[in-house]
Amino acid sequence: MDLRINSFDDYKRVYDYSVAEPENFWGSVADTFYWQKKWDKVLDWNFTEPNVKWFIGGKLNITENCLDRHLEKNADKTAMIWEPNDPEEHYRSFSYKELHFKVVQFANALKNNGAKKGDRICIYMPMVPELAIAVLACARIGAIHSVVFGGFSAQSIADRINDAQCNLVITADGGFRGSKDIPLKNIIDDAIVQCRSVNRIIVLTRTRTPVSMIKGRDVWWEDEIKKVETQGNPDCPAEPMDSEDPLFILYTSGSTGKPKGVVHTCGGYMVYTGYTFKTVFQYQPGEVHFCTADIGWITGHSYIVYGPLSQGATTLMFEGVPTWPDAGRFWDIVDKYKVNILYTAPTAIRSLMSFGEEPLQGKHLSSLTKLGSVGEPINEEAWHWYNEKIGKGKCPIVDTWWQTENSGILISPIAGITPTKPGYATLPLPGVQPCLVDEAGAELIGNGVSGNLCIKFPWPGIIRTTYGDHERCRLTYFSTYKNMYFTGDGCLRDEDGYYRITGRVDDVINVSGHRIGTAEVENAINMHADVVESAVVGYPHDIKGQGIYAYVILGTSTHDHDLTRRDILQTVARIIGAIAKPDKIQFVSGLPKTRSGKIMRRILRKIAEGDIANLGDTSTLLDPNVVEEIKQGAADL
Ligand code: 6R9
Repeated sequence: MDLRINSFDDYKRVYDYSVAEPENFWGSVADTFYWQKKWDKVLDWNFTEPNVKWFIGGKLNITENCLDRHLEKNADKTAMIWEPNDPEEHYRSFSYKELHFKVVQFANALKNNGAKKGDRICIYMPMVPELAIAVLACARIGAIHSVVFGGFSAQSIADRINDAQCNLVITADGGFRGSKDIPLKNIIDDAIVQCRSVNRIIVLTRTRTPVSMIKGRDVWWEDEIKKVETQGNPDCPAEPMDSEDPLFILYTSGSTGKPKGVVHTCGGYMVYTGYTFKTVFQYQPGEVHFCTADIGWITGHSYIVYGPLSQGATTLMFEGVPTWPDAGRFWDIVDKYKVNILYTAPTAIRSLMSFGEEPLQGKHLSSLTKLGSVGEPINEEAWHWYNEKIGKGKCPIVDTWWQTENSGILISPIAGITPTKPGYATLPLPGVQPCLVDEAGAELIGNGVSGNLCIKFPWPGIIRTTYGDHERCRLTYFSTYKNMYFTGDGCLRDEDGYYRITGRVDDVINVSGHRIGTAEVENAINMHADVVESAVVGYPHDIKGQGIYAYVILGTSTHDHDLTRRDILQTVARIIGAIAKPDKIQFVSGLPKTRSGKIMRRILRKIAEGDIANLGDTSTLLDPNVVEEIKQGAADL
């Protein structure tokens, strides 16, 4: 069976084959990778425990696929280009040979510091090449990385380190992001006070911010590299990993409690991210791929680091933000490096759109051949602007839908092959079997239906467990609907069978493409001394997609509401991070509750959306009067 997709008919043929014979299909895809030992069996699965295993018995190391295997023919090809935050600073670029050298060198430094297979290593770094190098070096020695986004607070880092019992942390003195300078090592120092498992911190020099280095615990990245040089050991053998050995943990928010550590495994993750990268973007040798995500999120893991490198691509990594020093920054980068594929988020597009066309003046964007979108639904206005102003009407847009739990893209056009429709993620990729179900769990057959989006058959990149708590994984994803993986998203399948994701149906808010749990924000707000109770909902936000709206009941001690509002914001920033700060805080004297004490979020959501005309049935409320007061307060806000 020829699995190449050069036309829409090819797609349909390959898709049908992948559903009819999933094991043969994925076996053939996996054959395009380098395995130390081939698997004995492609797949074993059930969604009840759940227990999903791919490429059983296979041995591999993902870094041999991302680095070593390109050395024979493409050693001098550019693997990674790095654009610094400050456009005046010199860029850096690494050939495959150079990147391989850096990775094995740092892998040896990790070993010198006691790291070994199976250890959990927390990485809290700015978007510099050493972040990608650290990630790959962990994979090289079989240590499980847990990358924490640089915007999270000390408390969030401590929670993540403790949950995974990390023994080593890799960080930097600080990081640059736009006009800001983030004191990463200081934040780690604050976090580590609560973390007894950590015995070593490796610190990279980036901002030269003064940091405290504790004897016996903290070491400099640069010194550790020098030690490896004096040892004169130029190689670090790639640790043989079982297909199902964990590769990494990445924490993500859900509707309840603390973030969960999503676990992905070596074989399936490698095959899925490599295949989807190559297929969705139709990557051609020599093309420069610019994914604007941060490596602290899944998009950065899969489509800056692992996916592109396993396919021998040139991946571009950018340290800064789209609007600094001005709103033309992305376009300068596209122009400077002749970027071919640009993969970004709707929130960035909307933000750049708001600056008009001036920042595009004089920027040559003709190198672009394909555009991608990820993270949240893309509104039609942003889609058209992206298509016309950036793609000049000649670049296919791939609106890629997927989640942290999925490893890689599940529903998306294939660039230049699937006919697109603004706002639609279009069709499932080969090997992906989506279905829509109603509230009762019955599958909705046929087209022109809306429901909750589930996947009924495993793909190699599916979540294996939530770290340290398998039951939580089962409850969150596999218990809502029998024998299905539940995504938490609502979805429409139109008359053509095209999928349009309508947004989360659970208590997760998508702020600028980042998932934030309402319960998490409430917990943080409730930690403020004057807060009695709070309820958090999402509401439509022009740039961010969704904003955070908090209803807060204060105790009697508060007089200055403005100050309290700022104190609450500061508390949330301390507990979670600045990304979780509410956009609006409304002080209320009560919350709409049912007689059984449940907050009726539906009503709060409507009020936050400004849709107060039809609040629906409020007769079951304990005290319907609070709704009137909240409506009034919202109007005054
Ligand atoms: C990759 C990533 C996952 C949630 C997901 C959905 C939303 C992502 C989307 C999209 C509409 C798209 N989402 N891509 N919604 N269209 N193309 O973003 O992972 O951070 O885990 O978020 O993001 O709601 O459930 P993650």
